[in-house]
Amino acid sequence: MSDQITVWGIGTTRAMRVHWMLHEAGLKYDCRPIGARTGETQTQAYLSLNPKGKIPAFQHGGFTLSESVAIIRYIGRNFELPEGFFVAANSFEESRLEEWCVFIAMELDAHPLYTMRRHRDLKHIYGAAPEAVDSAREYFLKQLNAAVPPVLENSRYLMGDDFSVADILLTSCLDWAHGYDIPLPKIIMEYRQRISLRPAYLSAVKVCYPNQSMPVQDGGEE
Ligand SMILES: N[C@@H](CCC(=O)N[C@@H](CS)C(=O)NCC(=O)O)C(=O)O
Repeated sequence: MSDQITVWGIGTTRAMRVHWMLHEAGLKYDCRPIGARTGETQTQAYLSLNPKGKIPAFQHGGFTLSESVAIIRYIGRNFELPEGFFVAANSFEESRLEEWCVFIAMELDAHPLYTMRRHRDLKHIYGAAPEAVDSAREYFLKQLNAAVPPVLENSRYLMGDDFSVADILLTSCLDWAHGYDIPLPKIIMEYRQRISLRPAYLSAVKVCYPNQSMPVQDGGEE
């Protein structure tokens, strides 16, 4: 079986996570720069790869995976990671990492940020819902502020001294929130600032957002 890695998708927060993780792991891969809502996710060829018609999608040899969280966790489990990249030493650490990933994917990304995206930016498709958007913004800050600052007061990253896939996920949501002008507390701004200087982050931005200097948000009209 070939070991070729291919990533489908650029220009979105979810795709950025995958590019970033591959850059952290120093892996060479083939990038297929298709965009969301350009029609490129709806071709028969792409739907046979990801029937959900969404980016990102990932291939490693004959194995295909969608869902940004699952993809970056797969990379974390199956490839050698650089010094300082968190690897769970036991089931407690593995479960704590899982807890962060599920929290960020569900409580920060899928619920509040995606509600804002769908019912404000993409209201021409999904319908306007200004009250839901306001409440999503409030909910994002409530959840973020309850969970993250207490941890960052005592450690550099979510899992302690080592950088992890959970930090990739959180930073991607913070970039998204920043693009929405959601005011982030100082401790979280400093964390985001520190992480955004990582060489892998900077090189991944160039691949994922070839026409922008910063991953502001999921790119205009998707
Ligand atoms: N839960 C998925 C979400 C993927 C997703 O919603 N992708 C959007 C862009 S961020 C997309 O491809 N939209 C295209 C469409 O709906 O046609 C993940 O994290 O990978």
